[in-house]
Amino acid sequence: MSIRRQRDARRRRSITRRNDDATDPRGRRYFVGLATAVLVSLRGVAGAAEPLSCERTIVKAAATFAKADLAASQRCADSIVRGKFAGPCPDVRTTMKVFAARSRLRAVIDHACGGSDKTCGIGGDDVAMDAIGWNLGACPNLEAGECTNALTHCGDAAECLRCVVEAATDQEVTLAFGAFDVGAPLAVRRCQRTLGKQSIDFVTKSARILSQCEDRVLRGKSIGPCPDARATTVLAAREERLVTKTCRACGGADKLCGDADDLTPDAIGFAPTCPAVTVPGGESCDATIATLDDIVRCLACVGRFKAQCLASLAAPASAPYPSECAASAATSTPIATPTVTPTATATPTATATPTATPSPTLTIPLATPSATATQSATPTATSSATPTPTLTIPLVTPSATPTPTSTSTATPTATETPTPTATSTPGPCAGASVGGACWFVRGDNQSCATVCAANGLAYDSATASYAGSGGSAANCQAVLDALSASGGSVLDIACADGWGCLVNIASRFRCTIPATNSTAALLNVSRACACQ
Ligand SMILES: [Ca+2]
Ligand SMILES: [Ca+2]
Repeated sequence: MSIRRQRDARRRRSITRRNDDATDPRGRRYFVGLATAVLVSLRGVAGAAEPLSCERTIVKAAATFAKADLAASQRCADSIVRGKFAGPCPDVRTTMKVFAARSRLRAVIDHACGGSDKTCGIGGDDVAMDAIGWNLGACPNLEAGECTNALTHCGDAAECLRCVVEAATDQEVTLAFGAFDVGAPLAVRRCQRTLGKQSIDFVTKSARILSQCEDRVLRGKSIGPCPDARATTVLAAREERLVTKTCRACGGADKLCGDADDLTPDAIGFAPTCPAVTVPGGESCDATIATLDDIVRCLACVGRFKAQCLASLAAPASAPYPSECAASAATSTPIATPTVTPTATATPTATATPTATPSPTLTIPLATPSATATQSATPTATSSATPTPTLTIPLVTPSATPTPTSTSTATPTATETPTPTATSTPGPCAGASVGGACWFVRGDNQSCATVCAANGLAYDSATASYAGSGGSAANCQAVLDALSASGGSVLDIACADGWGCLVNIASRFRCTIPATNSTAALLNVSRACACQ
């Protein structure tokens, strides 16, 4: 009985919200008194997707995705600091966690905003973008980055959130871990790990606190803007926790920051300057980093910036996306990657604009002392001055969607079809016939060689040329549809191996790189295989 009453109350609120969409979002709370009358009059359209539930889902899903993405990246970077993993990040485990988180983000938004077919972009039944404040034309971006996809339906909003969250994560991990000296003494390593963990924890928790604030505004429980008074109090407590924990681990014997026994930024290996981002409506983080206090201030400032931008992006109906979030973080001095990376030598101009590099890297000096330097009979004075060799870790899986593979879709199938006359071959396809090939999908962790052999057939290169790295997402989608595989729209991604067209935990992907092959297999990856 009480559950039913709660559900009715929720529905009343949703319908009130829907009726109120064209008005000032903050005015919606005044309509609660009309709920019962509205419920009766709108009961006939209860099947349509509800803007309020869609908006609330987007806000929550964004914070959940940010948490998963940050946690996976933090874990990988931490394992390098601990000396348990040589890199590079992301490793396969991290990549798969991020895949799963991406697909959850898309799935919950599809479910809440995609109408009765629970899919954004088809059916003409999605929540209208202007009903949820997402009629922005294009994704509003983070720090003049690459998140500018067109926003035509709710799936585009999911993609925009994915892009901005992943960009924010990469920058955060680069700042928190990027310049650490690997193989440092135990006390320094403990400090490094705490800095990394606490700063990422701070962003995660702050984003959650702000998303809860946005949710209160959406429900008419708070006037906003966020952070409201309640969120401000909780955020301050989180920031104090960041300071306390960091100073305890890095502040020397007295476990406090601000005196002579603190570990120095030099000893820890931290960027010389804080990124020149500006907290929406607040201060700039741009500052030289000379002391432990400076590090803590920088992490708190950048953490506030990221959390506020993420929360604002997810709730465009509450307030316009702050201009500070989209602005380029121009800094007077280079950040994060002071060491020369192998790729940088080929294009020396890259050093001029270090913040603008499209693929941020985690540059971690390797622990191994450079033996070659000392053997070359040079005095020891010079060897101490030479920089230790560095390990450059690409932090972003090259971001998926804008791969230019569409050109190949024009001519993929032509060569496959002309073999119907072979009457002696195994008869009709026991799998699914798509694009002139016969397709199968089986459980996870099986190569296509294995899948085809299990069906008494041999590997067909259409696996790669039609639905894999040489094909298109549309072809992969057609194959998976024909095989009744789980998952929604195929997302193009970069992978650790040549799995091609695949299903990973109820999500569909196509690995554009590396080239699809017959032998790749992985836990939780079910490949679409063409066999002949
Ligand atoms: Ca739909
Ligand atoms: Ca101290």
